[in-house]
Amino acid sequence: GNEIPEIKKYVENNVKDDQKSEMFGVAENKNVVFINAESLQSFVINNEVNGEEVTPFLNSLTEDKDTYYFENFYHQTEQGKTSDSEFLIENSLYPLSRGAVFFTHGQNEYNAMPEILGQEGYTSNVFHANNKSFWNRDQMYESLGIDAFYGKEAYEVTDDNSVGWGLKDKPFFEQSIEHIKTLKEPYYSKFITLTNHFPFELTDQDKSIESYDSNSTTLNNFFPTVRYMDESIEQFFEQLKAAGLYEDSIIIIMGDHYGISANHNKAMSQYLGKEEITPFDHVQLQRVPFFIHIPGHGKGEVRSEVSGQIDVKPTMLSLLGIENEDDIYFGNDLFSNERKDYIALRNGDFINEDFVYTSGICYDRQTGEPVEGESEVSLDVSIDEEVTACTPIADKVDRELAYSDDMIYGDLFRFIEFEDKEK
Ligand code: GP9
Ligand code: MN
Repeated sequence: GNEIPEIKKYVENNVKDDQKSEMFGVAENKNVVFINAESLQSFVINNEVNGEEVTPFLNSLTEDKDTYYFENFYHQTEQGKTSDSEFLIENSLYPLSRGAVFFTHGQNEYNAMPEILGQEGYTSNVFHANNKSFWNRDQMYESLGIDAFYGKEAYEVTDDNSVGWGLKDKPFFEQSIEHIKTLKEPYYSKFITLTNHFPFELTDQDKSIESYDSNSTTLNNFFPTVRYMDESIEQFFEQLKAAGLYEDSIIIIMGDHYGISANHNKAMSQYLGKEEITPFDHVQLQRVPFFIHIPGHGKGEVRSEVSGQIDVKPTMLSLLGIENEDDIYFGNDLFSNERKDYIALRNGDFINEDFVYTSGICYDRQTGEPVEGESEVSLDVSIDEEVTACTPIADKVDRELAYSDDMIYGDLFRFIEFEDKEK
């Protein structure tokens, strides 16, 4: 545990906000309904396919007065996909660069959001109609302090109500309502959808829009399943209202990671009307939607700051009015004015207000053009390194990722005493 003082100091000086944001406590004691929207990427929001809106409901939320929509929010996942996104939001730590931390470090000690909420009287629940052991969730959820996991057995799954990976999202939400009604309040409940998963299968009767037409069946079929998920979320809002569960909740919707990989760049460039997908464009395609819906709030807006999954835990805790001072984490409350000014991707790339750094090239974020740098022979490396405006931030990103890795590899939360935390 020798590294802890140095990491703590870094987090105090470089990450944490000194002041609470003006949103601190606006959702105090509310239930949290968190929707993990499988493979949803931001490029479909307020966009069309074959002349039709892809996500009419989510589009309407971008204009809704009770909703904040973050349009420059990035996923930060790696090989652990959905599980990495879960790891990010529960801990505000980075996932690992290889493998899935849910598998490799499922028995570590953490100071995860469900545990922190537990001390404030919340229960935490996950709803996901898949096998409980997928991504080692059954074990990791225990380490994260999740109280109940409603897996496949909690649902009535038939041939009729299934497609692709299993239970379709509409019956999934419909059946979930019955479970939520039984929960003790306040609760933090996460719903992990499944239908919009590669290879994006859907029966004709569930298709409200036509597929796209390109050389990629994957991209073509993505649009109808995204629309199906959009409709299922709209229905879920209605069902929450009908069950009297809406007013006392805040609803968060987040895309977990990309659905369309770089293998489909040719089709993607056709869809986006671009000559090619450059490394700069590829990074911009890693944006996933992030919505915070607060019934009755009235001050919602579209927010453009650069943000990411690392920010979810500090943001949620702030909204719920929960202080979290001794914790080690790497994100910020999205409503704070003193946020760190970059979002690190797991591979060391980053985005800030001015630059996008990827494949060793520093791009101007406005123009997408490389920024000129100076070549410099560094003392400890024999090759020429280009020094650009991105270099100091890239160094900081590497350091931060390494600190996060240290916390995981060393299982360092074991050595930290948290107030009120039972060991
Ligand atoms: C599996 C589901 C999908 O339970 O969460 O996982 P993914 O392949 O997207 O990581
Ligand atoms: Mn996923």
